[in-house]
Amino acid sequence: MFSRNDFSLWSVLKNCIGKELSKITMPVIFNEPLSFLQRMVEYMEYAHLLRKASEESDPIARMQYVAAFAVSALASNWERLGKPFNPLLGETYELERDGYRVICEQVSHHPPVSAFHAESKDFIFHGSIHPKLKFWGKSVEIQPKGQVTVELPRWGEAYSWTNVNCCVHNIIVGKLWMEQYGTMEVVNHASGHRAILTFKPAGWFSKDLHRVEGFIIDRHKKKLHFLYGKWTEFIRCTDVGSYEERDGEKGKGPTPTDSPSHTPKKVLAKLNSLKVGPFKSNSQSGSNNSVDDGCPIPEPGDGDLPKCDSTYSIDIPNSSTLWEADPRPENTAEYYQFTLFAMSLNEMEDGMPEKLCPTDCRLRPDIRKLEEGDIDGAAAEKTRLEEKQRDARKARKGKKGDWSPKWFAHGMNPYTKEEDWLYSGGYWDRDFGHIPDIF
Ligand code: CLR
Repeated sequence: MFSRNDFSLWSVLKNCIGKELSKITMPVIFNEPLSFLQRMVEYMEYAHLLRKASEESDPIARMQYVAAFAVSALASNWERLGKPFNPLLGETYELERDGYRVICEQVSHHPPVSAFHAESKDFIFHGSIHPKLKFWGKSVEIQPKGQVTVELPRWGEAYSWTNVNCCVHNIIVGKLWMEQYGTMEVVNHASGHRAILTFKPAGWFSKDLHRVEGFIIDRHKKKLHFLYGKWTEFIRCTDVGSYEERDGEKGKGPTPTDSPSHTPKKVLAKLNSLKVGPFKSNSQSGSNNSVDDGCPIPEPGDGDLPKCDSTYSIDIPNSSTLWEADPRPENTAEYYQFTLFAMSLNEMEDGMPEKLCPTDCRLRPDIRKLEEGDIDGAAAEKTRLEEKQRDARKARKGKKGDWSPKWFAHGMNPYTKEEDWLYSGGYWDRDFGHIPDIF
């Protein structure tokens, strides 16, 4: 990875306040050597949780694992502040691993929509994501619009959810950092069980940084289990009784439900006298932030890196751990903060060159050049590919049968009844005879 110290993100973005970022070309220095299609495949890192879900005979236990999977799918985003390459229209990515296989395709360019379909003997996992990036000045807000669905054929069940928003802070000055916040509702369409999980904004002193918590409820809204943890580290589960007992001890010490608004006035006064930053009471800082910042973050010392993570323990009695993140490799900082899984995604394995679809990300020259450390070469290739894509679009204009994706079709998701892109099959027959040359 190259140091970005000499480059100012602000100088690139300052003319784009309020704009949708998908149309803005950014210098390659801000990229990571992966396409967004590969980034989506990172959802699969903890796919064993779906196998575990399918092995449970109790629907509530299945929900625990599916919810843990939904959170685990976001873990690789931690500290990943490079921009993945925008996939070209028709670009694909395939991966076969640990008993599953997945195929992705860029099905639309404006707006950018990426679709994926993973299958194994235990589960099907599919979805389409249309990331909306909005630049607010100090921060970039990302809405991963679209939905994802898990099917467990053994049980005739389908689960679906939408990913939470995320926000990248300190575009103008300071160190970039990211948070994910909002509510994720994992619905089991067969039984009516739901896992309602809140991803908390970092809050005062970043006390809630990365925290996630919520309940599994049944169709009558009865709370069955409490789930808690951090999307960067782990998810645990306990019974509602143990959670409530623990919650009753409030005052003896902070609990996961303590909100940042509890910072007493006296403490604020003390902090301000220490001159470590202008600390405002919650309501004030809220309105202050909403002026030019789309993200609902009360930040002490505006614009700084979150300084402390958890200052209190959140172990609750009778908990079991559903998921724990693997530690990052030792050299991760030199490799775009990649996980080991991410590091493997550009690998040309034995036999691949002969059998890969010609539109596969691994064959994309700009990504490959960046991976090899040739930044100028990468920039030149990126420009060439984007021009080629534009020319191809112009050439198609007027001709009938514009563009249609090869492996996915636009349709209605049968469970959510919303618009989606569904796999039309056939990729794994590997008949790539008349695939257009997009690179
Ligand atoms: C987050 C998880 C969602 C899907 C998703 C969509 C877009 C991704 C985002 C994830 C993570 C952050 C992301 C973003 C696109 C650009 C942004 C990679 C994977 C990076 C951090 C922005 C870098 C550019 C700024 C420095 C301007 O389910």
